[in-house]
Amino acid sequence: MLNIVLFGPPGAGKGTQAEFLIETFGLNHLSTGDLLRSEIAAGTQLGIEAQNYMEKGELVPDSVVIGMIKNKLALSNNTKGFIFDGFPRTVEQAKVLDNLLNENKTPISGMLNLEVEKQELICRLLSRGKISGRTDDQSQSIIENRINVYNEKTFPLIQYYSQQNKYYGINGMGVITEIAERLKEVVEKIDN
Ligand code: B4P
Repeated sequence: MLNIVLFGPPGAGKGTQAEFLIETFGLNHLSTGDLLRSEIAAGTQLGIEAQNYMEKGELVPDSVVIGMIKNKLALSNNTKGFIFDGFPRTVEQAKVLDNLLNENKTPISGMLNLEVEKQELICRLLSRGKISGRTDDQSQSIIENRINVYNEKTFPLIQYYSQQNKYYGINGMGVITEIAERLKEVVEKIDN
C-alpha cells in the first residue's frame, strides 16, 4: 500500500496537489479540512465544536480529529493507499496514525512537504478567500495566526518523519503543474 502524508503550511497547495496525486496514483483522499467543513455544513455536534476553532485559525482538538479519522479509515477497504491531506497536524496525531496503520501493517510510505514562502502563502489564501467564502481565508490576521500555529504545533512533524527516514522536501513555489511533476517524481521513487 502507498500511504502518503501531503504536508505543508496553510496555503502550500496540499488540497490542490492532492487532486493530481489521486488521479495519477489511484489513491483515496483523506482531507481533515474537507471532512471538518462537511461536518460544519451538515450542522453536526462535531461541526459546531470544530467551527469555533477553525474560524479563529486554531487547530481543532486532537481528540475530535482523531475520532473522525478512525471512522474514515475503518470504512475504507480495498484501497491502493491514502493521501493524508492536512493530517497529521500535531505529533500526537502522527503517533496515533502510526499506531493505526501499523496495526494493519500498512505504514506511512513518505511525508512530502511543500515548501512555500510566507508572503506567497498569505497571497494565495487571501485570493482564495475572495472567491471561496471561507472565513478563515478572509482576514490577514487569521491567516497569520494559522501560520504561527503551524510553526509551533505542526512544523515539528518534519523532524518526526525525518527520524523515520520518510521526509521529502519539495519546492512548492511556481506553476501548479510543475509542482505536480515534482511530487510525481518523488512518489514514483517511494513507490518502487
Ligand atoms: P485545511 O483545509 O487543511 O486548510 P489549508 O491548510 O488552508 O488548505 P490547503 O493547504 O489544502 O489549501 P491549498 O494550499 O491547496 O484546514 C483548514 C482548517 O481546518 C485548519 O486551519 C484547522 O483549523 C482545521 N484542521 C484541518 N485539519 C486539522 C487537523 N488535522 N487537526 C486540527 N485541525 C485541523 O490552496 C490554497 C490556495 O492556493 C488555493 O486557492 C489554491 O488554488 C492556491 N494555490 C495552490 N497552489 C498554488 C500555486 N502553485 N500557485 C498559486 N496558487 C496556488
